[in-house]
Amino acid sequence: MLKGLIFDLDGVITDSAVYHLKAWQDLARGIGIELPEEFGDKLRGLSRMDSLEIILEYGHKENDYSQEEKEALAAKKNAAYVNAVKNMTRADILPKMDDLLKQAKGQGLKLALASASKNAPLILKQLGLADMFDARVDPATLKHGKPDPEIYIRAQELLGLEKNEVISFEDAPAGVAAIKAAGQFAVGIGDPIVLKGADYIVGSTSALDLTEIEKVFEA
Ligand code: B16
Ligand code: MG
Repeated sequence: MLKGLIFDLDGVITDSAVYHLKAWQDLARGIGIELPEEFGDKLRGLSRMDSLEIILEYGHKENDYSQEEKEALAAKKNAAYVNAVKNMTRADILPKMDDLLKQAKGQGLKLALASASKNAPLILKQLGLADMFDARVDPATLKHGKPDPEIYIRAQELLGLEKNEVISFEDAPAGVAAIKAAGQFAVGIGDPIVLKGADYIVGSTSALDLTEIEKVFEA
């Protein structure tokens, strides 16, 4: 029986990916790497340091920096990102998500956030959703990033639920893989080819219908 929903943040509740990409592009340009717009998809769901590593590899500069220098680069990107997301408002909640969260609450479902972003509390505050979630995984406490299932298992445990009592929502292939490795029901939001491991797929949040998803889950 369905008792809880678990949500990724970037690409599911809000499109913070555009802010991540812009901040990474500015940082990368400063060290001589031009990141194309399509690179944004590669960064989805990855931790901050994993994102930096793939950017440096893309620019063939993975051996050019010490760990300390890499941390300084990541901190610089983060400062620019934090500055940008401070302009976010409720208008940045993706279509249908506010209604879906309210419907779920009205049905008595427990809600958790499973975002790799250390900035999730700030973003939820900007979106006016800070009080919506019963639990939030602190990514700083995790050993492994997505596609490892750790973050989804932790979210489910924080809600005090079993794997067959939750539905989890993701936009990234690494995130869908994490949900399935956790043994949970996965809703993928995005390209059906890229997210083919999910149990239920919609092209965008506009197409989400919780009642329909629940029917497939219970079937
Ligand atoms: P931060 P999600 C992820 O969010 C983003 O998709 C990814 O691009 C970002 O690098 C990661 O959060 C870490 O974010 O630098 O703010 O800690 O999709 O897991 O909600
Ligand atoms: Mg995401």
